[in-house]
Amino acid sequence: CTNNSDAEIQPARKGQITIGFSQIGESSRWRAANTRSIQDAARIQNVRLIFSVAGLSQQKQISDIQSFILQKVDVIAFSPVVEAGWDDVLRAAKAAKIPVILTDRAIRTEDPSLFTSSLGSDFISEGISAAVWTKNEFRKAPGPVNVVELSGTPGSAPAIQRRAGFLEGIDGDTKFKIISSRTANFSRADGKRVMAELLRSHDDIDVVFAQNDDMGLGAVTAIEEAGKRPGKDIKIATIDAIHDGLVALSNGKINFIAECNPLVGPQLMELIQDVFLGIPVPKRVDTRETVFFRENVDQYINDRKY
Ligand code: GYE
Repeated sequence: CTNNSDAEIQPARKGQITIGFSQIGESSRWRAANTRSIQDAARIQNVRLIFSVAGLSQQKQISDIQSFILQKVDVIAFSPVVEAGWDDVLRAAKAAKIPVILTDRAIRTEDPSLFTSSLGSDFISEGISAAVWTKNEFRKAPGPVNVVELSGTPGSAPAIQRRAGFLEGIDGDTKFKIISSRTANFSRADGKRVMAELLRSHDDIDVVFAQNDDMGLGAVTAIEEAGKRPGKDIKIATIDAIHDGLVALSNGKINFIAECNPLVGPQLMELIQDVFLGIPVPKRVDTRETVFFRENVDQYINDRKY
């Protein structure tokens, strides 16, 4: 793979596809696994990859995409940090006849012709799964059941859609009250800090819905430091299913995890090769995923490499 910041960029070999990929930045363990999967798959498929990392900045992602257009890459792929605000740069890609594939996160646009395909997880159903678990766990409780939400990057597709899915899954059941919803930016350190604040202002939290494992793991530490038992006094449902999350689930500190699969590299390379060859591709490709409980988690832990 070629890093965009390298002074010298490897020229493409004859017939080799060049793709420019703009990654969000390293917000979580999930993201690191996602980066590795894409880089490994490119190497295996002999795709020349110009890979840039945007430090969570949309401005930087836009300028990286502009630079891919100037370099005349064959295909542009990127994981958009937030949903809105991509139309101008994507119009420039379209004018240069460079197909664009969205991976992992999606965009909001009035013009769906601005991207060829979108590959990623169904964030709505991840949120629904967390809510369905919560409802089931508290089915015998008289209520109210007080939920706090730790949400991801404001304006990002997973933050917006996981919340929407959670509300859909709760389905108007007024027993469940989201007493606070705060962003912790998909980060473990922020999850701990925000949860500590929430614990200081609320002594009646029953459930944490953390939109990723890292924030949930931060919440575990904050709850322990506040002298309570995570997973028992306060239940925790999260999303992602990284190794550390599965371990906490197995130890009973997290209670439920909806999987979000970061290993999209192979599917992305297949899509890119089809697009390059002019083979029609679906507008939307979902990644395969499952859900984990304490009862089924142990058989998966050793195989989880991220
Ligand atoms: O859940 C989180 C990451 O976009 C689905 O981004 C992804 C999310 C993932 O940093 O851990």
